[in-house]
Amino acid sequence: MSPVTDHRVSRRTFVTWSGVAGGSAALVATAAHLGMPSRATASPTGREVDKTVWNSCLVNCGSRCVLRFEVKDGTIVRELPDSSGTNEIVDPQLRPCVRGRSLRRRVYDPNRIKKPMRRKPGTLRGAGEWEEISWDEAMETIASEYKRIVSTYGQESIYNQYASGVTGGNIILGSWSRLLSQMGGYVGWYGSYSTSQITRSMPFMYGKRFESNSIADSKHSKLVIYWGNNPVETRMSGGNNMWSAQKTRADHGVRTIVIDPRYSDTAVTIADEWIPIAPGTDAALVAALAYVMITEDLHDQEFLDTYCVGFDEDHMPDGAPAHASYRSYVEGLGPDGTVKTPEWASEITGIPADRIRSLAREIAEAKPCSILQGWGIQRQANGEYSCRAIMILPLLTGNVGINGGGNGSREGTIPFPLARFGGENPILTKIPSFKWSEAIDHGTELTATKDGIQGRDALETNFKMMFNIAGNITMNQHSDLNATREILLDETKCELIVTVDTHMCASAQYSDIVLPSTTNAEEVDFIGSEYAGDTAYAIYVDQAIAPLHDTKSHYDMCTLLAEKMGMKEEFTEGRTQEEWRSHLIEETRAAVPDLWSEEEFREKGVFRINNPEGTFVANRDFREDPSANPLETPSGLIEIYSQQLAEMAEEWEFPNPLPGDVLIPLPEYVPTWEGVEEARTNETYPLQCIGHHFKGRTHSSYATIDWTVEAHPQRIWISTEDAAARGIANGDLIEVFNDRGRISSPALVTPRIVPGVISVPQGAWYDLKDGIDQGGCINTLTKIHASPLSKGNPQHTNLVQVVKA
Ligand SMILES: Nc1nc2c(c(=O)[nH]1)N[C@H]1C(S)=C(S)[C@@H](COP(=O)(O)OP(=O)(O)OC[C@H]3O[C@@H](n4cnc5c(=O)[nH]c(N)nc54)[C@H](O)[C@@H]3O)O[C@H]1N2
Ligand SMILES: Nc1nc2c(c(=O)[nH]1)N[C@H]1C(S)=C(S)[C@@H](COP(=O)(O)OP(=O)(O)OC[C@H]3O[C@@H](n4cnc5c(=O)[nH]c(N)nc54)[C@H](O)[C@@H]3O)O[C@H]1N2
Ligand code: SF4
Ligand SMILES: [Mo]
Repeated sequence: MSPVTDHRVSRRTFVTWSGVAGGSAALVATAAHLGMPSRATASPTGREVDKTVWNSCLVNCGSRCVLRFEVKDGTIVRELPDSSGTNEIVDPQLRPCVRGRSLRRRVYDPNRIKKPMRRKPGTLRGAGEWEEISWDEAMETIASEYKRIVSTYGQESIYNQYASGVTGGNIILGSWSRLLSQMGGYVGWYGSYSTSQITRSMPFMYGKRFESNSIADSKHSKLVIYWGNNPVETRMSGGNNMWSAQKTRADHGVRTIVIDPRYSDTAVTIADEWIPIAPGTDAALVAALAYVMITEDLHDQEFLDTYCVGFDEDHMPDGAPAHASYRSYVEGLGPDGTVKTPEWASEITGIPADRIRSLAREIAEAKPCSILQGWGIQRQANGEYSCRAIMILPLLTGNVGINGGGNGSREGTIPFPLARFGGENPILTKIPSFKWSEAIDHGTELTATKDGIQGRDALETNFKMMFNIAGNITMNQHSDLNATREILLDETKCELIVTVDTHMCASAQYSDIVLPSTTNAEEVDFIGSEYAGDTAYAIYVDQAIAPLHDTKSHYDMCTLLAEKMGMKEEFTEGRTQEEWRSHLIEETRAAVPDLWSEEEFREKGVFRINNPEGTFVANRDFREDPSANPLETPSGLIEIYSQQLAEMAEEWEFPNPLPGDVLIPLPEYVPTWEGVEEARTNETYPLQCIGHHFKGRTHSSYATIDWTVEAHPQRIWISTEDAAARGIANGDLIEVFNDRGRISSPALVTPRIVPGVISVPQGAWYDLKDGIDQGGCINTLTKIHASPLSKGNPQHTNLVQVVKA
């Protein structure tokens, strides 16, 4: 029997059981709680301050909230939220979450990095032995080492690490990449730790990666499914997706289902039903839903015939073998000979077969139906197949390109046409973002067909110098940290690691030179929205206080380094950071003629463009006229079966393959290494371990800030059943381990996670003591084994055991 059978809990049942106010009352309470007075202009504090400036939270949560700082005597005395916008779904107030509201604590945190530092000669990386150096000495060392390394190993020994700590910045984000490009360039990365798998695999279906309709558009839906999608925790306000999800639900009452191994906050606050599922099994659920729709003739054959190839044997691309269509796969006529019945899928997913049957009917009959998928699904060993499989449901039901429907990808947004600060990297060689530690260790063995190297058949040299600018991938957010640590401890491999940060994160601790950065409160910028639904906006980021301690802005430190490299004029073009801000506003005006003057911006802060069409509908042109607006696929249609993938599979190499290392043309259910099947037979490591993005942090940012730690302490989610079987009570210190490492943290014993699965909120700080990561960082447990197509990070695919500490 599957360990997750029949743990479907209806929202009402759970809510009653847990004593939380249920039904729409909870929803209304949430909306009212969020609903602050709109269009407030005067400071609500009534305090006497010297100035109030506009600013923004820049960390990588995908939202982009407005912050205002009240400043008195050169000190930020209070943070205020947005005061523009309304309480409508479109044109909302861009209110910060608990993290953004704690930014002042991060600015004045006594643990800020205060001076440039060099690792003491003769000590190991990570030993914590530092000496303070001057900015001049720091830049002199970086410049001379850079020249030595480039002349010894070549330009492609330089790597600019994936880093998202100031992802919302513009000048703040682009300064280092601009300078490093001008200095001769670096090997870049493609794919990202966020979306490698869906970004690489969706184009085989749609020609490129599209997002789906906006959340607000689901007001037109009869049913919304948040499929492994948790906007209430991962889009916490500003970018307005949490707001639009809650407000749309409250105003329009659209029936809402969440499919997730966890009873997420999205399930708690807006769902009518939670359907728990074993991680990594979504493609099996989809195949069974398709089976029910096909056998009960609920599918939209006309849509499939008009807009798709690969659904049935009559609509296959040239070169495809017989019985290779998705319908054949579902009906058991393909090579595996398995009929994808609800009973078959129930064994794999843990969802009762009856509920799979009724869910298929519900999805098919709800016209229109919106399926919005999150990215946790694809951050897995079979993620490339799961994410494409989910996108088959809108095809079977003809929901693409219409109001209230969508393509089954993540919720979409309208963009703000912001002028960008940066440079063009002259080096075209790229690695998948997840492959950098291998490129340090044995880069010259990495090839195009085995490791996804782009721009060359193989890397020319191992990485010898790494810039780590506002990121904590190196020793926290990458996988298998104990193995990664071994690579970094050998300083003959990567000879120089330069980190720029505000805090002494694990990656800084394993660096050679650390440069202290200002926070956004201490500098200026001009930035734009990211995942903002139907309101795109630009924010005037203004300096609240002068740089604290001996910190510098990215722009100013790059100017210093440019001077050492003899290229100051090229880097600055004679402008200060303030002058660049004015310049970027002027450049943006070309695309947005009615953009405010800088004076007006300084006063009003946020310039908004509300979607003139109301709500965003993805692929509308294609739906209306597929021959006039073909997709960029070989057929111009949506390719359920991809002949391109079938051909790539001939060239792609998998030396020492593990289960799941396959390239196949259909989005089938692919069992993998450390997947649910293995969990059920592995007595040593019987639990699947995922790691959700967590309210207390943005990844590892804010991990040590007192307010956020107090509001959201690190706790490992474990089901009541699994905890009881191990004698673990709520709050007990537990240890989670596998062959790669061991972490400890307190347990959150809860029925909010499906039995057989634990979730470690990702982003806690790695802190190795006596062989145990006391910080509880999930990446002590994750594996460096890239997913088959994108060579991305399968960080939610892990098997572990749990014991009471
Ligand atoms: N196991 C597991 N691992 C994951 C994930 C997962 O789901 N599970 N998610 C992955 C994803 S989606 C991502 S995007 C990555 C994110 O990984 P990273 O991009 O490394 O993000 P952070 O951990 O937030 O690190 C950002 C760093 O920037 C610093 N910083 C913040 N503000 C400033 C500033 O103003 N100036 C400067 N100079 N520095 C600043 C912070 O102190 C922090 O050290 O993690 C990935 N890793
Ligand atoms: N508060 C907060 N918000 C954030 C971030 C953060 O660190 N903190 N990080 C930001 C960044 S950079 C990114 S990329 C996004 C990430 O956004 P996502 O990748 O969507 O976030 P996750 O929490 O990894 O996954 C979302 C949900 O998927 C569920 N899930 C995991 N595996 C499976 C599966 O196999 N099947 C199904 N059906 N569900 C599954 C998880 O339980 C979780 O509730 O979030 C952004 N927002
Ligand atoms: S962390 Fe994200 S949701 Fe929170 S304030 Fe910053 S941008 Fe907004
Ligand atoms: Mo991400």
